[in-house]
Amino acid sequence: IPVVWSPVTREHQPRHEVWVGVPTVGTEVPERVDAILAALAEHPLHEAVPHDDELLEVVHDGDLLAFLEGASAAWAAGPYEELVGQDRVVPYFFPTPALLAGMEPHPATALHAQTGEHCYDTMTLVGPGTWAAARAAVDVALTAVDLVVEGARTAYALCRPPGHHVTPRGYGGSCYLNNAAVAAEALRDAGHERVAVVDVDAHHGNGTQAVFWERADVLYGSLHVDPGAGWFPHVFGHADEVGGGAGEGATRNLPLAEGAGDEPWVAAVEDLAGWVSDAGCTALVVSLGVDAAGVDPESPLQVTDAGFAAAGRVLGGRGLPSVLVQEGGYDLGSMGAAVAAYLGGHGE
Ligand code: SP5
Ligand code: ZN
Repeated sequence: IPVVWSPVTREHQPRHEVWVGVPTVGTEVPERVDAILAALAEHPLHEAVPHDDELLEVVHDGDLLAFLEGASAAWAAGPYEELVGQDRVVPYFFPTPALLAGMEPHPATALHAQTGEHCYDTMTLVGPGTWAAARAAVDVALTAVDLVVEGARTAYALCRPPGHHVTPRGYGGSCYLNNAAVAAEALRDAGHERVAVVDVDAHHGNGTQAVFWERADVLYGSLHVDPGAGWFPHVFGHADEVGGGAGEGATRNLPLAEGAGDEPWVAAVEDLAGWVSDAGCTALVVSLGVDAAGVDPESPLQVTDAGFAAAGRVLGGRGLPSVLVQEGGYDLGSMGAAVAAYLGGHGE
């Protein structure tokens, strides 16, 4: 299986995230790239090729892209480092519907207030290398799509930072640009009339769901720890979310109980794989987070490497051209093996 990566993806260094008001050590670190590369050494390595912004702009609003591209330089030009002693852009003010109360707000002028117009949590900081890395991750995903369009049955995109929490207008959840959504659009452009995104990350991919919510041509199916039990992204990922308008029925969510292990997890993957086949999808994007692993610090699911391999066999067994896009997975000592197990199951 071709493994696509870019050294530029290492340039995003979150340093810390703010969780319930407290700076905690960031878990979405550059060392994740090296942990995965080491575990996939037997697969052929391809460096990502630059792609233009066309599909980036199909998935994301121009306002979000402009903000992310310029935020770090604007922060550096402002008084922030002397005020707060750090070079990371952190949101603090969020113009939520509760504030707006139906009125049309003026645009915020202060950078630290603008941030909350685009970012919806306090854990997803922007630093000097964030834009370059996030943009490189999109090139990684698009290069993997190219390989599949040229005839590879499966290609793996070592995207980092991850992307599935990014909506058309907003970023969060350690994600800045939605790599999987861009890959799905590229497969559509290559002639696949119906594409499926199956998201096995431990968290619901609210961003990808938002991108395709009203679309019948891109299915989105996810299994994840139940947000109703208190898990990120909290307000989305419940079973009654099935898409809207023309996309009604083209979204599925299978929330799992805290502590769920291989048996219910692989059964949910089987359910989504059957759904994707029955719908006549001709290409597959897998949002391949491995944070459902038992040892992972960010989720209470208890999936083993045997479970990841079984999921790969189930989804790969459908025989569809497949682009595997890395999402979460934070235990540096085991995440590479989990990715390798999935790839071994999915097959070339
Ligand atoms: C792509 C992805 O997997 N994003 C995950 C975002 C969820 N982050 C939630 C963080 C909650 C606080 N984490 C503190 C660690 C406690 N063990
Ligand atoms: Zn996750």
